[in-house]
Amino acid sequence: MTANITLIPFELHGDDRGSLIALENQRNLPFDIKRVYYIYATKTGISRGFHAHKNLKQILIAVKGSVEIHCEMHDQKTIYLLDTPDKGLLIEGMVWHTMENFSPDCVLLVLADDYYNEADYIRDYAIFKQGEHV
Ligand code: T46
Repeated sequence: MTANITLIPFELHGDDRGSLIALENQRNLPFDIKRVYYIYATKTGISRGFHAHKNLKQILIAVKGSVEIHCEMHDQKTIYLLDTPDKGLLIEGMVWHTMENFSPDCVLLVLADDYYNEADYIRDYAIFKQGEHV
């Protein structure tokens, strides 16, 4: 099964009015977006995620505030800090991930290459670890 993580910098179109970022299918995004969702008003001390996906590709962007994305694949654990809207974290497939230390104002935007499908989730860590070695 595929597992990959890439931090993608986005081109900033800034001028004296402020900033603008454009995201386009198959141009600066590596897939066609089928679904967009966002996570916000996360309560203090709450962590989310605790799953991997079998096939889904997603890009996580902190469009406001900050959040840590804790990722694990192939026994390697990495923490990515998303704290500006000019970068996105591409998570492909079998990456166990949690979102932690949300700032109170955080709006985490997620672009996904497929529709919501609970069957694509692995929510049991032991099953994730087994699946990594198949
Ligand atoms: C992920 C991380 C980054 C839907 O009905 N449709 C959707 O598109 C999504 C994403 C969720 N839901 C429902 C399923 C649950 O009843 O919303 C509820 C909360 O979902 P969940 O507990 O999976 O949320 P998180 O924050 O733990 O994980 C989410 C995504 O589900 C997941 O794919 O990678 O954000």
